Amino acid sequence: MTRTKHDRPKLAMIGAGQIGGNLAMLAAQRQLGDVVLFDVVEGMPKGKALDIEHMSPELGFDSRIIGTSSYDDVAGADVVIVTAGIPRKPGMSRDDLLDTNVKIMKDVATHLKSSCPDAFIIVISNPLDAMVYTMFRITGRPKSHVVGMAGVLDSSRFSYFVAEKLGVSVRDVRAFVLGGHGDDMVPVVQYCSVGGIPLTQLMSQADIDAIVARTRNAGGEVVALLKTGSAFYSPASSAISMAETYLRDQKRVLPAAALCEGEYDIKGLFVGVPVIIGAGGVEKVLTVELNAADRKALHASADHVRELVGEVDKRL
Ligand code: TXD
Repeated sequence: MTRTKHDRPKLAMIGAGQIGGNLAMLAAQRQLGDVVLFDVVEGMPKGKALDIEHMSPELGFDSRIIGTSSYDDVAGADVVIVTAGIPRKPGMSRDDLLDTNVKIMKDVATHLKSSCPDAFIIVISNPLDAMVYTMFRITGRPKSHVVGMAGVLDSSRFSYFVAEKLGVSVRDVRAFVLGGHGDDMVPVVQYCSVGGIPLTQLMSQADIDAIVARTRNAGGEVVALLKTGSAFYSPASSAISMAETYLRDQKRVLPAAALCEGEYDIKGLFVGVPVIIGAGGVEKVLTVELNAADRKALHASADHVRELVGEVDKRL
């Protein structure tokens, strides 16, 4: 049988900057499908696509990578991952990006609405929870098919710091972070475990508090060191895990910014909560019991997201 390019899923990366380039490379390496790398900057996505294709003989992947500045090439994508926008500079908060990035997100979402009517859309751009809301409002895609990536990364950072402190394999640490993707995110210590053992049995409260604080500031720590942008390797790998569980129907349980409609007493907002992602997209928001402190922190974080969404609404 002749193989056509339609045999493979199509992933479109909107924004071919630091994260976008790494998304394309990881998607190809993991053979998730063919990749379209889109950016408004002409030439650059083509250059990156070619560079990644030149890796294929060495790494042995068959994915095709196309660089483009035309939405015609993006049309019909199965998965779209959006990083379009500007990143933080030292001293900036994620919220400082809202004004610029909401305009960019409106532009991207308007194009995706007509060109990718069936896509599973993963938003990465900051301020994350407000940007995924913008995407949802403009595309009108069902809530199962618009999701924001932040929790996987924040949880990954939390897990890494725990593993590093205890001197154990990262593979045995389970941790998750809920709430908005801001400094008020909620690392849930209660459910963090190492090889099935609750973290609280392995580490002092002072060490746990230090890790929680470092997790909240981990993005800022990287920004301060890079000076010219924000983290990109780990955000890319986190979003690729989300794309993979969708395309391969893995039904992984991951924290992600999903539309809450009463879960955790949060209504009408995209906030980081544990979800199941499979072939149906965000198939379920899991509601878990939280202790009083985490519940309060989650609501404080959601209040912050609500304020940002108010700012978005004024601009839509
Ligand atoms: O956990 C998370 N969600 C995040 C989010 C972790 C780290 C960084 N996060 C945010 O991702 C960051 O604050 C930014 O808002 C985005 C993208 O970060 P990246 O580091 O990839 O930024 P770059 O390198 O500046 O790339 C952005 C690209 C750049 O090439 C622009 O030309 C392009 O976006 N851009 C556009 N593409 C398509 N369409 C439009 N309109 C457009 N405007 C700019």
